[in-house]
Amino acid sequence: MSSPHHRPRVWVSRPLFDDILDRLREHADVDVEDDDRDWTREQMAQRLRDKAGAILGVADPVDASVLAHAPLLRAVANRGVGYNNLDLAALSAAGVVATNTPGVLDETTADFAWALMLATARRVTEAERYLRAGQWKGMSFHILLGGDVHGRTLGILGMGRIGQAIARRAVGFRMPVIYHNRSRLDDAIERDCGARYVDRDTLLREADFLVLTVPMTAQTRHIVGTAELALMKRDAFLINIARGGVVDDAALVAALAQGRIAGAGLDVFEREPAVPPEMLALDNVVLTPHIASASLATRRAMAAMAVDNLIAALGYGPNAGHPPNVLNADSSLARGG
Ligand code: 8YV
Repeated sequence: MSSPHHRPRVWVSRPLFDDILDRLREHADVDVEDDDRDWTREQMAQRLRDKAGAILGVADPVDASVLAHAPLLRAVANRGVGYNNLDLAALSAAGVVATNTPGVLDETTADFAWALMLATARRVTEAERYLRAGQWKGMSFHILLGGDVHGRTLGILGMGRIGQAIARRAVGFRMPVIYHNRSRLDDAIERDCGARYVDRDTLLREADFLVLTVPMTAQTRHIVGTAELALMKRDAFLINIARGGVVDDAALVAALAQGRIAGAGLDVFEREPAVPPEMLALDNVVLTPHIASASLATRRAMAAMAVDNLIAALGYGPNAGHPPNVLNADSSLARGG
């Protein structure tokens, strides 16, 4: 056992399940923020200047400018699968290990994609607003007529684990599934998902539901903008559970307002937590606050995975020195060692 003076200091940038953090407290002195807030690079640098490790949210930025002020930092553990907040090249150059939480949130996130598809096509949130506003005066044959979900074509852009989990759910709805991805999947996976590979324009033209599950990278920024929305069917729905930046929000607002597509279900936005006021004014959108992975069980599994990654990266526990979910294998495990 090392003396308390040698215990590493760790920063947890946002509140996290306290019983799960207790595992981290066995090895480290843990500073936990008790409020959810968005951190600037300057604030990150300030918080990390005396820390060996950190558990971060997927919007907390780490780049060379932050790392320059964090000489003791050895590991950062995202509690999420996306990692566009992390500059991996800068982390590797600084010898800082980065980890994420792949796999544990796939099914929960896929469930939510379907929740948005169903809610958007069948106008669930709009209907509830109508009822709560006291507008329901009696049975009407013609109110809130929506689009069908069953039997229509499901199109998935980005066919990783989450895209595949969404596709597998289409069987019961008797929906043909088409997808586009950087690379085509193996035959066996295509068969398992019941999905057919198409080029990107065909996907945009043929999908009745276009679901985005691509990671946010320089290549996927605004992958759906004015030109892409123009290719979509007028009665199609766009569902985004990926990252705000993959859709050009201004172009989407225009397309929705002009009825160029039927509606959208959006869990992510370009400038979270800000949502464009024009979007809030539209009835044909279902808007949720980045909760696709938010089941209690899955959020706990994500927290546990991040904690286990950090404990291992700092050299403790059963995987000491070998965190299970390393993003930058080219980083050395300890600065100067
Ligand atoms: C967030 C996500 O981690 O995993 C991701 O990439 O975007 C989400 O699961 C979650 O919203 C907690 O911030």
